[in-house]
Amino acid sequence: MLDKISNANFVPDGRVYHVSVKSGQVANRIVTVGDPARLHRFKRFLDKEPKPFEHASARGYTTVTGRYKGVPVTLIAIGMGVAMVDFFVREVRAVVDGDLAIIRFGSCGSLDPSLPVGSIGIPKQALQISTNYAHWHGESDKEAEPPYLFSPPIPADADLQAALVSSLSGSVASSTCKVRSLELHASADCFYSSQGRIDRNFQDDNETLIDDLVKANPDCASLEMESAHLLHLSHLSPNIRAAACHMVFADRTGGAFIDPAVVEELEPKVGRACLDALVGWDVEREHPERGAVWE
Ligand code: DUR
Repeated sequence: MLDKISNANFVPDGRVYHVSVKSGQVANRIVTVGDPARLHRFKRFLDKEPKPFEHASARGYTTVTGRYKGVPVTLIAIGMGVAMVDFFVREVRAVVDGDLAIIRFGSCGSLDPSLPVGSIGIPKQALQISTNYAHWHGESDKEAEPPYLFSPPIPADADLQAALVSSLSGSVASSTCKVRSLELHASADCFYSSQGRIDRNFQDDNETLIDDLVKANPDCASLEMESAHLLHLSHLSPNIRAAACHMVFADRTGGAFIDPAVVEELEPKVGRACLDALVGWDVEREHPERGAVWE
């Protein structure tokens, strides 16, 4: 019975159902982003030889596997949200042997005026903000159930987080771009309601969400949608190490939004810094012979 359930992840030629890759097409070291356009801008950092493997799945995942400074790495664009992170981590885990080291590079909103638009936060921990459906749909009095639930903080891998802080501080930090190690970040299950964006067309009951979040978690400096679930999954399975960094796109306290020219300038530097942190990383149980499949 169990075997049948786990095999449901696979299609007959050995590819996992949604990410659509098979054994040998994903390296032990992974940089994941949301936006496929960002992935296509990063793939030029990979060694020209051997020619990288590239595949776009029908369900919105783009995977590029090659070598960076001679070390096998995978870049994968996953789109947005918890469900996309979940398919990615579980399906990649199913087709890669040995240790996985995963770095996410995403964008975020800032809750901390000292983390302005264009800066980069590297959280030590992330909590998950979940919509509590019982608030709207339960039998009980609406007031008895809070509309949003805040999980306890979920730690990133301490060594990988420190490697990212060092790599980004060394090559991205400047007078206009702050790079900061953060105590706490939050990931929400939605962009609008559970990130405290008011939408008059919907009764989201989120007017006090940001205040409630910061009151309960004074260290919480930034907000996006994927990293807490990535860290969560890394704790549920042995041999997965994960950390994340986020570029501030939106200032949620002052209202500023990032200038696309700033993204254009910083993004490649951040991409290289993520790859440098990853290849400097000692993956204990790597299976380089798997690389032969795509090479
Ligand atoms: N993101 C947020 N909130 C922000 C800024 C960026 O969720 O304020 C991230 C997460 C998601 C995408 O992938 O960017 C949504 O635009």
